[in-house]
Amino acid sequence: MSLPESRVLVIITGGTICMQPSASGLVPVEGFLEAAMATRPSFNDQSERVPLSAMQNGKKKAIPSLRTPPTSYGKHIRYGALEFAPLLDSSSISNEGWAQIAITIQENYHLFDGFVVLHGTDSLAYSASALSFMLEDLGKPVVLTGSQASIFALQSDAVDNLLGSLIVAGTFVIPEVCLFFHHTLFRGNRSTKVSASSFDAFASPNCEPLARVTSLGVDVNWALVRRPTKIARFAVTSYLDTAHVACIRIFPGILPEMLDSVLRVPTLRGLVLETFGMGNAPAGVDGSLTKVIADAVRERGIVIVNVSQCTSGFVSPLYAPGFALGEAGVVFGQDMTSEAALTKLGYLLAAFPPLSTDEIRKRMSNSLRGEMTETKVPVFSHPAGGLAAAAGFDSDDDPATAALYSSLLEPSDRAFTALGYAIKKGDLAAVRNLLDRDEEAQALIASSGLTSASLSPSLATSNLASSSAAATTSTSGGRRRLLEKADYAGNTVVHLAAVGPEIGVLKELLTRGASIHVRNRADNTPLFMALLVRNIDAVALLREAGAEVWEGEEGGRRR
Ligand code: ASN
Repeated sequence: MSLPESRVLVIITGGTICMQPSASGLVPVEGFLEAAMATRPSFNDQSERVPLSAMQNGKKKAIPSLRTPPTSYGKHIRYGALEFAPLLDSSSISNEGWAQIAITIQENYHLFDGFVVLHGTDSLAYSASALSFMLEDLGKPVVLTGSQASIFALQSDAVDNLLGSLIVAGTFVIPEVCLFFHHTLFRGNRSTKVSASSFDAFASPNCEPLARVTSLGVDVNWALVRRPTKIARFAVTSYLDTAHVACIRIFPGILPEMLDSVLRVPTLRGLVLETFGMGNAPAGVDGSLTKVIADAVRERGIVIVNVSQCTSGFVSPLYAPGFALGEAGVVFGQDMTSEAALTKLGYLLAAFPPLSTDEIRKRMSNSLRGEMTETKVPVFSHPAGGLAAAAGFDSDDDPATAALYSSLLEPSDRAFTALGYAIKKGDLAAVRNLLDRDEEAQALIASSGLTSASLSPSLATSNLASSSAAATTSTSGGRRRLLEKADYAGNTVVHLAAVGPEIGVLKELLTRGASIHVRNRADNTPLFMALLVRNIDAVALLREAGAEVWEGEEGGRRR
């Protein structure tokens, strides 16, 4: 039986991963797909190399493809590559390179299920942060990766990083800009490079990883994954105003005139200030440093954002020096990384029509793409009916076991069947009720700190086994929400609603973050199914949300 294929585009920008020694040191070399991937059995199952359509610089072209052997999720990943010319060491990537990556993703968005960006590690966290702001209403995975040693070196992290990225991008609808490194998937705008030489080179100290690769498979932390909840097509902002922002690290004894000279660069519009601990800086003699800051904010409208030099924790006007910075008009960037703060400033400064300084300051202190933890006072309440009911667990089971299972595994099949039934009937109230209960359970599980790492081996195994039964949407580990579950045929709630009688139900699912891009076992998208039964309203709504029929999609299966 032939297994389904997902399609991934690999965008190669350069970096150590594709470098070889030269007379002037390590330099990136062209032809990565043939030299590094076609030659390795884990990237090439030796099947026919069907050409793929891809867009480059506004022109359509056929690119050679390769296919992985079947993954443990019952799929092959077919992929092709587009290379930057010239390939770059990432220390020279900024605005222009980010625009090139973003536009390449935009041009090819309807042709691939996911994207892998090969990139040097030096500025990888900056690029991941920048792209997270540039790609708006993203519905498909974008995974950035690289390596500490070249793929051509005998001992290297390149194969693991690249293969893991391909599998994530081709298997899971994690609609975020992510960074994959050393078996771990991070939210891109939370990540930072923490080692110049170790294979374990990245971390996201203020945000749990989105997924981890273990011997059991990919353990996705679904509760953390962000999804678009707006009916909108994917769009790209291709320009970030990094030419008018700067970043300064406060140090003991910093002179006010040093900071002042940066703040007086005539073109400067925004500054990221890396402060001590929870956001403190020296006031300077007689408050001279604070005055330099206050003048720049008040008189010249410069947006100054306070982030911590510490890798974990957040800034707050708790101590007097931090309080004084707040009084001087500095924005507190909570637990944002410098990489995220700098690129976010560049994104907001480039907005068109332009945003007022007050609006930029406001947006800098709120999360746009999950780049900061918003300070909310946690309110704890038990859901009506208890944990088991919230998780949609069968009430006739022993409550203690029910609570355990609902915490560690999935919403019950009974809850999913009930949801499917409500969708088919067009019963919006019942749909809302079931989803509310599932969300309450999810919140409860997230606040309990339980992760699939705390699964006992027997539970972990049963979870893996049950998920491999539903191969097209299977995951190991991580509690999926009802919105991410699929029936025996791989149909998600969006597939069911696309052919259902009530357009309000489809709208409800999409605004709660259900994906329009998941394919069922027959490789059909919800849009294809809506077209098949001529459900005109559903077709219009799915298109409005960015769904497209794939080129060559005949009988629902891609050619
Ligand atoms: N200098 C390299 C780069 O960032 C470092 C690497 O990729 N490991 O392009």
